[in-house]
Amino acid sequence: MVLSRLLGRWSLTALGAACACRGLGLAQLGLLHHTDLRKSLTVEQDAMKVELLPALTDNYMYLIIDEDTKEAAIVDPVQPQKVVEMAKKHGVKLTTVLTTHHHWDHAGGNEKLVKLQPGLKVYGGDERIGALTHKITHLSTLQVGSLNVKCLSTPCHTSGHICYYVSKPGSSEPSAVFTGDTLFVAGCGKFFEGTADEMYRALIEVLGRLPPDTRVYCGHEYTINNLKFARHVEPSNTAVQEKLAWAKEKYGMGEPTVPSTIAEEFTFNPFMRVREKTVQQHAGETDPVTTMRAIRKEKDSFKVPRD
Ligand SMILES: N[C@@H](CCC(=O)N[C@@H](CS)C(=O)NCC(=O)O)C(=O)O
Ligand SMILES: [Zn+2]
Ligand SMILES: [Zn+2]
Repeated sequence: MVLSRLLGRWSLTALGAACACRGLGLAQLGLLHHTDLRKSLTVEQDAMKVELLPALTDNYMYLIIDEDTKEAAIVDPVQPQKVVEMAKKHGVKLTTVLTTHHHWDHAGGNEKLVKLQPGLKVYGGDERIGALTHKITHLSTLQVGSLNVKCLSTPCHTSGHICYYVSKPGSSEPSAVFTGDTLFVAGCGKFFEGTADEMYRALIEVLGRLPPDTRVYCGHEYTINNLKFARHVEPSNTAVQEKLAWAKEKYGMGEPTVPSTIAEEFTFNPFMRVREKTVQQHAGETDPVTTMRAIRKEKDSFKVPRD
């Protein structure tokens, strides 16, 4: 009982009928893309439920449900119709939009969602975010029912990027952090509007100081490609090898590789491991920030191997 409470209850749902066709090899024939087969996943805890909603090619939207009040928030609702349907299916009242950053594949559905559901509060850290009603900054807090949301400013991928840390006061269950394009499973976002120093602060000093069991819900399903780069950086890291084998299995079944945890990320994510000698030696550097700069630059032009 204790174990199941700690781990939460996870259930998978096939999205649409596409999954039933997998055995027919339609994907191989080019009639279906692998992305049509992506399954959603519900991570259930006593206080908080997180519904992973695959969107576009490899994005995730997340419906966060406060079990006590049945109030809900949505992270990066790029496909608003799917969000409205899922909120209805769960019988919850959607009140809040949490936007990680202004890029189209994250904020591009805000305006339409607000039209579908007037009165929504739209949070974000950047004036470029569509339909923004509440501009927030580092350590701003808000509530979704009885859940606490703490905003963490993590500029670098974009200057206004915010990660959202969600917890239930008094609960022994793990909290969750929604990391957009700052932290991915085994990777990080490109440095479009920031520096290696800022990404070091974001990954190590902000996200890295969250409780180790915090679940990481990121903006994209990039895990396999990220782990292939991680393997290139640290060929002898067994955590990388094991996570890659696991991720390939999940992906093959159309299942998400999200969430991970902060503790796990420190074992296989090269950008979280820039203080390790192995990663620094690969980069030919002796300092964590210059190592961060060097491996991000290398990944920008990394040719992902097939296996
Ligand atoms: N490399 C990406 C290409 C798309 C891309 O540039 N994505 C942005 C976020 S929308 C990013 O920051 N990617 C991180 C990376 O490529 O390491 C992929 O694996 O498909
Ligand atoms: Zn982005
Ligand atoms: Zn993105």
